Amino acid sequence: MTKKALIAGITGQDGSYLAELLLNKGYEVHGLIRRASTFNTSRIDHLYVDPHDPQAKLFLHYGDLSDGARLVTLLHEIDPDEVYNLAAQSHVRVSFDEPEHTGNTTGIGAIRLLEAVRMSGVKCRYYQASSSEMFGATPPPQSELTPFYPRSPYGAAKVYAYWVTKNYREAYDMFAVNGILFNHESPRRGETFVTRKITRAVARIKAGVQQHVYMGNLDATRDWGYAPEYVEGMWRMLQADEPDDFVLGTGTPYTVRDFLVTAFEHAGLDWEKHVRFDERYLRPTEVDALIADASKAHEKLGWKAIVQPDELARIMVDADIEALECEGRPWIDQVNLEGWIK
Ligand code: NAP
Ligand code: G4F
Repeated sequence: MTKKALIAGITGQDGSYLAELLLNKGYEVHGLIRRASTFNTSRIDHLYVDPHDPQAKLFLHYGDLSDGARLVTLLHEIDPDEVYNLAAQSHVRVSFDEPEHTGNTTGIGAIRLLEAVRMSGVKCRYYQASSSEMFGATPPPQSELTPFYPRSPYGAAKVYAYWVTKNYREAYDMFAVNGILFNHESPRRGETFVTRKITRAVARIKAGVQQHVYMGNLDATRDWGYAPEYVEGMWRMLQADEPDDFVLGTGTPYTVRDFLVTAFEHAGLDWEKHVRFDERYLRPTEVDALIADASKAHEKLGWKAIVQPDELARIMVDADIEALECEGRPWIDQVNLEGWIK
């Protein structure tokens, strides 16, 4: 029997890697996409097969986590074996500007999807994309037993989503799990997250089309891993015998400054000549240090991060340099958005 999966957030970084992974495993994959006035499927375009083709295994459906009725309808129609909730307003700094929207999608969106699973009566396993941002001010190392202390509307919304996932597991005997993932990046990372902002700037500075990049707090410590490895961890969580919650991370501390140094050095550049400070990239409350203790995932799922932050920085710089070189008329048409969005 072909397994069916529904991915909310399929157009995002993780959704695109997860869709690839599941298609390679023979799944029929259904993705929830938002209607937009422009195409928003660039991360999954390479997976496209005309749905009229009998070989087609990937199907997209319009929907939104703010629309519960639509989610119930889709659950009925698709009847998936596995549901991955990766959809969210996922930018921490933006959550201070749009706290209500973030709460509605990142937090209440999760209970809408859980409730759609429950109301539809579909027997499926549910994955919730929980976040190390939930640990916030609690010092590292952070494991499944570490108390939450969120420091942003995003973090608080994820804490809500975490607890309702656990509650639906206990209240309705659902196979519902939380993957508490530490930062994970890739060449497909959104351009305004710090790693991609840096590697994209390195490529542009190297090409001579940009001189400076404006940054906020360089002292924050993160635990940056490689996104394709993390979606494998998500899948493994849903194949376990019992539903449970798992931390995924590398366990390697790395500051924003470390990432800058590695990325610029890899391109033969001196970061101090190109990095400038702009307070608009600071957050009203910051998360100082996130470092994973992912030993439970190693023991119970056999999952371990391979790519470490320094190698990740090099992978992303190489990809951004190549992307810039591959464009016909590289920088002429490229708008640098960092100036007006965070
Ligand atoms: P991402 O690239 O920002 O992707 C987010 C996805 O959610 C996109 O497909 C987006 O659609 C969709 N989305 C946003 N609002 C929606 C709504 N109201 N209804 C339906 N879909 C909506 O995020 P990511 O890095 O892949 O992360 C995936 C998930 O893991 C997120 O929930 C994130 O919060 C969480 N997480 C990420 C990390 C990390 O380091 N990457 C760590 C821990 C947890 P559009 O393409 O239309 O915008
Ligand atoms: O790349 P960031 O925006 O990621 P952040 O805030 O850690 O959140 C990411 O990881 C979470 C997991 O812990 C996810 F749940 C969440 O969805 C997202 O994927 O910022 C990383 C650090 C912060 O300390 C920030 O203050 O970089 C610092 N930073 C310094 N200058 C900057 C900048 N961040 C951004 N985005 N832009 C800057 O110019």
